[in-house]
Amino acid sequence: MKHLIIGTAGHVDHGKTALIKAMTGVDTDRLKEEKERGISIDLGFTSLKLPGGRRAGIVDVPGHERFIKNMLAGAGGFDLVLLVIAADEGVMPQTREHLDIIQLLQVKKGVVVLTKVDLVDDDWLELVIEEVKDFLKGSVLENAPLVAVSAVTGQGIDTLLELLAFVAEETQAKNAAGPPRLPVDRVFSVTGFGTVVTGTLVAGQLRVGDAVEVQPQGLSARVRSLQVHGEKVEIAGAGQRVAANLPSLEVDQIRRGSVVAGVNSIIPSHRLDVHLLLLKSAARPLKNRARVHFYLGSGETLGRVVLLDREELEPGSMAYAQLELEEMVAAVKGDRFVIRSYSPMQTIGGGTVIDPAPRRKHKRFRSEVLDGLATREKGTPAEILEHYLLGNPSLLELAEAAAGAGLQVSELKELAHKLAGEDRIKLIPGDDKVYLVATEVYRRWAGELDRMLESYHREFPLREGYPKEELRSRKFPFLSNKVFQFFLNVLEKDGQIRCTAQAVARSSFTPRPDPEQAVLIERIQQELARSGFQPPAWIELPGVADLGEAMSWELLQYLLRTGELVKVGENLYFSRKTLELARQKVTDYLREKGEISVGELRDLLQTSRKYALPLLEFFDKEKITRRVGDKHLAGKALK
Ligand SMILES: Nc1nc2c(ncn2[C@@H]2O[C@H](COP(=O)(O)OP(=O)(O)O)[C@@H](O)[C@H]2O)c(=O)[nH]1
Ligand SMILES: [Mg+2]
Repeated sequence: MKHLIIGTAGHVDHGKTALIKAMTGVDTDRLKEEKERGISIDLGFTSLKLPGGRRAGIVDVPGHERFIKNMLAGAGGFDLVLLVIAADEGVMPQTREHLDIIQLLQVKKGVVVLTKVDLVDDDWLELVIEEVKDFLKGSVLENAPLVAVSAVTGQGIDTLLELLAFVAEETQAKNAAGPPRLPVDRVFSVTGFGTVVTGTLVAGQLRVGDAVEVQPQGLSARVRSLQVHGEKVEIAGAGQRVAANLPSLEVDQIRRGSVVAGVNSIIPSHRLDVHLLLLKSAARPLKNRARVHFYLGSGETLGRVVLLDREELEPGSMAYAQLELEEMVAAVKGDRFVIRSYSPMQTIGGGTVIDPAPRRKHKRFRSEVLDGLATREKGTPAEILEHYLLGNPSLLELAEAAAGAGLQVSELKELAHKLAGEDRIKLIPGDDKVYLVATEVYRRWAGELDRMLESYHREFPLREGYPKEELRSRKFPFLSNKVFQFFLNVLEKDGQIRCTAQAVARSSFTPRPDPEQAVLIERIQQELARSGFQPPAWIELPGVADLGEAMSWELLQYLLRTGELVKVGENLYFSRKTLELARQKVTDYLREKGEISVGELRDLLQTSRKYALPLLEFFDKEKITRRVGDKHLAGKALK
């Protein structure tokens, strides 16, 4: 069943709240100050059973120009609007401003209600109706039905209800598929439950137990319980007014304008790419970088409008723009927003979000930027995805790519496989997920990586390869260790590289000493063979001192890595062969005697204590021997 939010709009004192009361019996002015002053300040909420049995959520907004921001916080969720105009006063300033907002938010369904008919005679009513029809020409409500009512006498209220039920049938339901999105309009704490948020669920479903995120703050939470129209429910659907209990969060972590959303479904940003309309009624052209008030969902912030193809936007015109906002916002592609001039505060325009989280500041007057935005706005899903991946060179998980490109995860899955088949994107498998990257980006990275490895191998021909972590942080800092490894896995499978635990090398590369080094290594080996169980320190080996520290270190590491040398103790290196011989002698000795001491090993190898002690400790570590008091018995590795 489709759910529906009916909202009010209209000038202050024109009878919106009285009308809702006449229809529902509920007074939505709930604040003390509202009662005292007799005007609505904040949003009021109730619900209404329409003829035919359908229940709609009602959002009553304040009409006073000082509280337009509260009106805007509610209007984002409207499916159907009651434009309220008092018959005795006719069209007034906030009637116009509210209609502009309805227009900018593209609330396409509505009923125009002339209230207070009890105060006017028929001739006057005729005149007002003419004026209102004129006023609505060219707007979304041009063809909306019009009804005259009185909240005092009850005249026309039944007709209005019938009309609402009729228009409601034709109203398009909100998108029930896809991730949930609940722009928060109230946050409070309930004793025994903790934090509760309310809002209009503008998309998807929320279930008790669901993991959610609160954006743009990036908080994780779980829905403990849900209410719709004051009753406990297990599931809330798109188009319902919802109260959600999020006990793990504090009230002051969330505010009006926050969005409760599906995990990974929204990328918060302080920059938005948009298609912007300046209203015909705007007092003056909008200059590049003008500072404006920005309203999206239930939130508001300040920001600047960067016009991408002109210096000024004339009233009545549209243009692509990048908004630089002073706070992060949680937007989704296709979201509608409103802007008001900084001072005086007047609604001057609005538009549609094309890219909810552009990676970079756009250069102005660039055809590739403008073409890109046109693709993102009007292209096919394939074009949109490819463009998005090219503009966001990273490995993106399906949900991330969907959120960024403004596509549904389900549609993206199919699309990704199709584009991978055409070699336009690469699918990088990892754990239980798949990551997307444009083929062009993948090739570029592979090429750059290859050049980096080539020059690394040239500089350090004795090393096994580029240290993985250094490579990642230098060239791919935007990838996590895990995801970087997934990328390497694919390159390795394609035969371009070879990975060890710590390093990456070109697949054709093997560390190899140059001829001079080879001669040196030969001399070192001879010296080690000659000195037997009393090997000289590394630095005293022939030729080593002349190498200089860096090269000496490289060579030592190389010999250790190849296993030609083994580190037995601090500053004590044995050639593999000599060490093997020592091991053999110790093993034989233990077979015969059952135990060995440092002194016995010294005698056995005809060496000194200086070598025998670290050797025996080394064998202990290797589990060839096992120390018991002063003696060493056969270790596990020998049994
Ligand atoms: N005579 C008459 N007065 C009305 C009617 N509807 C509202 N009012 C009065 O108009 C004033 C403003 O009404 P209210 O509902 O608060 O207006 P809102 O600011 O649009 O919400 C109140 O004093 C109401 O009693 C009506 O149909 N007839
Ligand atoms: Mg009111």
